[in-house]
Amino acid sequence: MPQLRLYPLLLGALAIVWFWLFNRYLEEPHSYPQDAQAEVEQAFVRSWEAYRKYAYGQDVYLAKSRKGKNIGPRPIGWIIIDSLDTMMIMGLQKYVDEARSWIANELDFNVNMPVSVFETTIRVLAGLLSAYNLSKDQLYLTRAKDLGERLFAAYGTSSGLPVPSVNLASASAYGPAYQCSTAEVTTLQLELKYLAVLTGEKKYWDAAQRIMQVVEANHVDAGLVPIHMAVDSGKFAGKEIRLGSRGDSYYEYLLKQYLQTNKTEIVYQKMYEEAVEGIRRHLVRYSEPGKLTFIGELPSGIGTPVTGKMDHLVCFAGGMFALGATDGKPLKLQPLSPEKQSEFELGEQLTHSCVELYLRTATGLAPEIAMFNMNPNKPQDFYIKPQDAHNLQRPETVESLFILWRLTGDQKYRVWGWKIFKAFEKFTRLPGDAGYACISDVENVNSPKIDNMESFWLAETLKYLWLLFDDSGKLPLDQIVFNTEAHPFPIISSDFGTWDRP
Ligand code: DMJ
Repeated sequence: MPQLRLYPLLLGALAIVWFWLFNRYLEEPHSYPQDAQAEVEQAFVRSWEAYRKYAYGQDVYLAKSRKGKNIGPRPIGWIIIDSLDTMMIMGLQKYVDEARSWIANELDFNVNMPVSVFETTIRVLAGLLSAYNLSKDQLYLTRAKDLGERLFAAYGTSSGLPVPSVNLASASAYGPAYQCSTAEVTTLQLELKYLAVLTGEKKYWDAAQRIMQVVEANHVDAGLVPIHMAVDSGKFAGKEIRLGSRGDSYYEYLLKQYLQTNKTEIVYQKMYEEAVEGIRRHLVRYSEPGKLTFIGELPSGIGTPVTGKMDHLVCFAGGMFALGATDGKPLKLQPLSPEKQSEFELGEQLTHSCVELYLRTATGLAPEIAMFNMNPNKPQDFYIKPQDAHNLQRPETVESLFILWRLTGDQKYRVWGWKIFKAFEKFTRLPGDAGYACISDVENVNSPKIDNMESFWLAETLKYLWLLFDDSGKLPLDQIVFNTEAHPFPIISSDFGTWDRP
């Protein structure tokens, strides 16, 4: 009987398929618990209780030493304000009330010290604006107006590009301003524009827009901008291009400015689409041997070799591409054009590579910088230089996971997010009640801790993880826009006008 002779072959084939599937099942993380969101919330509560006990009110929490310190002679609410909307979103009312009373009674921006215009805008000004957005409590708006006015001293330069630092007490520019980082001067716009709408003060809108016009007047090649600019002339300085530090949120805010004003400012859509095209052509590459998609760097500009260096910061771009392809509407509600589909897939692929940066290390945590390999004769997709092996509790990968989860409903994004969260729990949690800290070596399961718990751990990383496991659909991506520090702003309309390229 010829059929009978086929049975062993068939059984053999079935066994191979079963074995292969079982192995894949073992290799792949395959689930997350029902109470994942509650576990993330507990991590936030543990972090907050630690800060509350050992450093409440201070700007920096030195988690290992269990003490706080301020940036200047008095605190400016760096941690409290950056974390406030996370507590509102999680419904941690006791902490919100306590923070409100600190802001009402202790906070005073009349401090004689220089602060970074960029960092203070995205964390403190934006934290107040978003707290106002979520609660409509006038206190937060009053404080935001006060801070916005003080920071505005930065914009009185000949070019319109803000200086990097201002003194808050004298509301004056601080120090010589030869160079600034492109991302810093182009990542103030959502905040200035929302402040303009809330206060009716056009000067904030104009300042935000002027910067974008100054950038554009440089005749941006392929939508890609060098990472430095000269403050006085408004010209690009040098040719170095990257989506990591000093470049990243320029691209993010092109898209988000377009979304913030309800897709009415077409100029930013054009600039964004050109940038995506430029990124694809000049920066997107694939590793060997695993063909992981990554975004490399151009240290000497367009037309010169791309390097395999990629900052963890670049991992925001996976979510950005997905958001840009869908305008924040879930995939099932809209068919995508072939171009948008491929933009979306680029976002998915990059996010997968970022997840691999976590899964392939000894701790399951990603390094600050990875070097992707493009040489087919070498065995590994990326390696980590010892000086880049630290993990600073950064949010970019989980931010992209949250966005992709919202847009696709694909469980794998939650599964990956859960793996990452567990690695943070295992390797960044301090003994006792001290909270969590950065670590110095992701390849060492006994890595020393760095003496700091970042404010974006509370403002971004835990917020995005919590939202990743949220089933209520809170903060729909087509109705709000997150600033670069995860503070949700509403979509606005204004009479302040827009512009177009000549
Ligand atoms: C945050 O302050 C912001 O997300 C910023 O845009 C980039 N770096 C950190 C988080 O990594």
